[in-house]
Amino acid sequence: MKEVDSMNDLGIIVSLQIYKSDSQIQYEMQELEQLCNACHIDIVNSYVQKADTINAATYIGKGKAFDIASDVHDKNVTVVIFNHELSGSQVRNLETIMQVKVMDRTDVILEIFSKRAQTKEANLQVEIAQLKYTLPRLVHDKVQYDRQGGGRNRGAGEKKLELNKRRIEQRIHSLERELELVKKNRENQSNKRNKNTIGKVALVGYTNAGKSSLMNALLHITQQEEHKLVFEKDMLFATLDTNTRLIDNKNYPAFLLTDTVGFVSSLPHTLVKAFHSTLESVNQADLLLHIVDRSHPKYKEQMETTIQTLKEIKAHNIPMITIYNKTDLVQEEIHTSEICISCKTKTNLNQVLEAITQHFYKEYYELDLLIPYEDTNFYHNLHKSQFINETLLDEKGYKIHCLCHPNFYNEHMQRIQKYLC
Ligand SMILES: Nc1nc2c(ncn2[C@@H]2O[C@H](COP(=O)(O)OP(=O)(O)OP(=O)(O)O)[C@@H](O)[C@H]2O)c(=O)[nH]1
Ligand SMILES: [Mg+2]
Repeated sequence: MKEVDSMNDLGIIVSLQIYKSDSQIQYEMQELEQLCNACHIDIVNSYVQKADTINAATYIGKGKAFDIASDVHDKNVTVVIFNHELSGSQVRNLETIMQVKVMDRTDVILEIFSKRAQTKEANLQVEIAQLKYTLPRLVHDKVQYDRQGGGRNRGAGEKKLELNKRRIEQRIHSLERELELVKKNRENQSNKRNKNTIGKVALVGYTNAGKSSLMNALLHITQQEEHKLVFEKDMLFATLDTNTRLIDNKNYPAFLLTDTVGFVSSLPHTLVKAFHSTLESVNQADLLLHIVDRSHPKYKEQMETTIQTLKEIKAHNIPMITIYNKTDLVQEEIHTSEICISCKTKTNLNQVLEAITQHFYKEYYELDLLIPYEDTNFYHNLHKSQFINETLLDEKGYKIHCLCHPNFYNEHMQRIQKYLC
């Protein structure tokens, strides 16, 4: 457990161990602690209770809940976090026993997203996810509402619940409409920008694997300005918004690279759904780069989570190149056919560019053209968006050897065929 920051909340993390190995639980608890840290909560203690069943009222055993309550009191803890989704009534019962705020893993993830969301789109998506997570829990509040209604006025609690439910549903509906507009606006802008003629590559992978670092490393070797760099940090969910950059190196065809939100095991379903529009940039990619933190002891499980999440967003049929990152931290020799890189030491980054080029070469048209000087506009258009190996200034026009994206080829087929030589 790391040092406590006086600005942060103090927390205790709790899990039940049912049919899970010690090492699995240890990994889950470490990840939960990291999630809490990303949410500005410092963890001062953790509890794992071995059990055969879940206690319907308090999730863990009631005795254990009281033990934790006294620890909460001794250590001035302000929040207790459970490594599992809790029902509304479990949260309420635990809060009554512990007298502090009780959260579950999903709450923490949603909280990180809401604290970190910067764009309007991300904010809308997070609020929708939070409300959708609240809604079924409100139903569990029915009991409490009825109690509040009291014996004389039965049904008042139920009415209040219905009212709350309806208000939340209306809010979700209006947020979804707003999100749709923001999304359309973004799509129009990006269509104007790239006209689909440049290869689109998206970075995917577990959170903290080094996706943003790879984006920055590629921007460095292609000598882009500093302000184009994206945010990278040793923290879960450092990236919440989509960032797209043109990677234009004179030795390779240019392509658009998109950095996006990372995945985590048991990513709340409402969040995956809400983030659909951000994750659509993954669906629209021609190629995925699956970045793996090869130094992580659970890298295989993390890879599996990424594959599962890609299936959930229906992006699993897009061609994918797997890249093992952070190999500078791996002591043993790695026997693999995958690309092994280190963003930190800038090792083998060219292999990434080679692999992307290889992938697109398969589809690109390799053309020798003679473009007459009267059509200089077309030459510039080609030069701007496609990869030209060399240009000779012939007496009749620009003599070029180029690689042309199929979309560009189809769009300008008549002209290209006229200029073939
Ligand atoms: N040692 C080492 N550290 C690396 C390497 N690549 C990235 N890191 C570090 O790993 C941490 C996470 O990197 P990011 O690029 O922010 O990871 P990400 O996949 O974008 O994470 P999310 O945005 O949270 O999904 C940062 O502290 C990086 O400096 C590497 O090759 N070696
Ligand atoms: Mg990132």
